[in-house]
Amino acid sequence: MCLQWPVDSYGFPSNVREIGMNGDFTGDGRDTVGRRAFLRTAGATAAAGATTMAGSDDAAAQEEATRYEFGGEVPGWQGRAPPEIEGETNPTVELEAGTEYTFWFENIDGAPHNIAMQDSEGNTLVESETVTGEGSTASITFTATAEMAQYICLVHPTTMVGDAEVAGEVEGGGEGESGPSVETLLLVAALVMAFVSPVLFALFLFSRSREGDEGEGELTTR
Ligand SMILES: [Cu+2]
Repeated sequence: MCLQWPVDSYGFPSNVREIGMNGDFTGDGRDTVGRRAFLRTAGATAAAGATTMAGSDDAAAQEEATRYEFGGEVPGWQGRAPPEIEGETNPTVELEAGTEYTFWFENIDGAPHNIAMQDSEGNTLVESETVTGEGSTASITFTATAEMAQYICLVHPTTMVGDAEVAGEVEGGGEGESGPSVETLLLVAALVMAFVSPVLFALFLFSRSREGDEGEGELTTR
């Protein structure tokens, strides 16, 4: 008694307290802090990655955004660069959401022109100054978003307009991750049900036959 009591009273409550501390503080605290730290780390990594990607290429040109060049004239945008749009009038540009682009043009005919990015409803998202005179230039630099639908000269919106097709979505990454996981959960649930339901049915039949036996037994007894 004398030996056991102090040991128990000392050991047991202190254990409980430790567990309580872990549950209250380390548990919740670690969870929240962990998640925040993860988000912070993920953000920092993404930022570092972007910086590294932008900075790692030697050429100064590579540090800049992906560059599209056009000749600007009233009849339409004349594609100059990159090669896939060269020589085309109002070429469709294929952009990637989250990537930075520069759209640059040189004024070919001297009329006033500018260049802007619009969504599918014609809302202007980014626009340059308007420049007049042959050889004058203007540009916009922007990060592509899914809503972007066309590049356009706001002075000549009917002729100087080309489609922008934006692949991928900046916010889509998270949704994309949660989408498959829900599908996976449903698939797993369906598979589990497929395996379990015959067993349940068998159990049901089994229990029913037992009840039946008992019932018969009772009936016989009466
Ligand atoms: Cu124009």
